[in-house]
Amino acid sequence: MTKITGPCDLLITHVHIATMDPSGGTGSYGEIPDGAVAIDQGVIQWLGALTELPISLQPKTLIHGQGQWLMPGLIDCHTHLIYGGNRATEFEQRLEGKSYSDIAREGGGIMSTVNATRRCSLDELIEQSRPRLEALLSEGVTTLEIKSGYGLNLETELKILRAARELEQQYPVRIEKTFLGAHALPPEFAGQPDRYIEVVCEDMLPVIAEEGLATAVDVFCETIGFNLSQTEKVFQRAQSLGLGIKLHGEQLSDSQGTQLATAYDALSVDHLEYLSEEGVKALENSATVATLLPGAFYFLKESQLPPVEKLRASGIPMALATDLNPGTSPFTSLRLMMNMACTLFGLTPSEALAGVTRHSARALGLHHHTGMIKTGYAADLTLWPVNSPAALAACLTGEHPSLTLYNGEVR
Ligand code: DI6
Ligand code: FE
Repeated sequence: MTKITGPCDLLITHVHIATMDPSGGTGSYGEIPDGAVAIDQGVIQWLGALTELPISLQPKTLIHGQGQWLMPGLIDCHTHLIYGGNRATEFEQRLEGKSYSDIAREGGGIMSTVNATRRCSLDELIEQSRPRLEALLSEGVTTLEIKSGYGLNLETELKILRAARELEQQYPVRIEKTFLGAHALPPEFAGQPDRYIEVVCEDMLPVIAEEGLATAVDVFCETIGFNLSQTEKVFQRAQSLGLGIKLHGEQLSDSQGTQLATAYDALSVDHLEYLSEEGVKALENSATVATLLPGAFYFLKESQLPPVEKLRASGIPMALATDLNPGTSPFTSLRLMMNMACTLFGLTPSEALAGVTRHSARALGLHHHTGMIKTGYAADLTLWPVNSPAALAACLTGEHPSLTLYNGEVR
């Protein structure tokens, strides 16, 4: 046990801890019953059983946890949170039998949100996005990713990423920004996808990297998105600028994007309903995370399931995220995604919790810093008035964290 003496900023006692650390605690949640956590300067300084608490600890603030469950702050590693308007009309069209791809080909879908987003000022975009961010935060989200991709021109892509930066300055939350310029082909480039990809690589990416507005890029590699060679061009340019790589892959068909993304050491490949055996093997031989997005599966009434059993058998980390967007996953609840991942995809509640903590941290390259309750990690913590950690996936009955800490600060 580490020797700790002297003062610490905060001590939380009388909590059951779900560390989510495979090397800490017991069972699939890395449990420490009747535990305590000491925090200093935003970092977890000590954790363990209450009975082993170093007597020399002198906390400035003490919180009695009343036997509640302490868990890592939740991490939503895939959102398109910033956009204008909504797509309720399209929802009606789909219920009348039109497919998502048909609507996209007719200029609706992603393009309808692009048009609404282009029309918003920076302030309007922030105001429309604020309630979505606040909904995520109310559930204990301490880190999230926000993608651009509803601009498809430099001006609007910058506006979206600046809105994300502005929100990060206004709220106690970590926001990772991803540039998704290659989300759809804008009408200005109809029939010239290669020319648009050139613009993404040469006119947009360098400016975004220069302004530090994104830490990663993403591409929608799909029949209605971009093909493998176009996707690879974006990956190459991103890598040359030192950005991380992510992919929307195998959502509507097997485009073999996963094999390409893993060859570029992608942080994550997301969706994966149509992932092939070869795709699973590529993931197995990589450090890339498989991110599952049950909200989009559900909302599109998809019937092809991602190959969860194969991913599990191959030991591939499975993250879970909202994919929060107006067209295919208009949901602001990671807990709903946990529930859907269990009911629709067959994850266990502990896999679902790992999917929104440890594995989602890895999908953002933050796994040495957050996503577990572990000494030296950021004190991003949530305290839940529940009797078991499975309740986060099982009981969507109005529970909210009674306490959320972000970098050790009570939120
Ligand atoms: N796949 C998705 O599910 C989102 N983007 C993507 O590439 C949906 C985007 C939208 O329909 O607005
Ligand atoms: Fe998405």
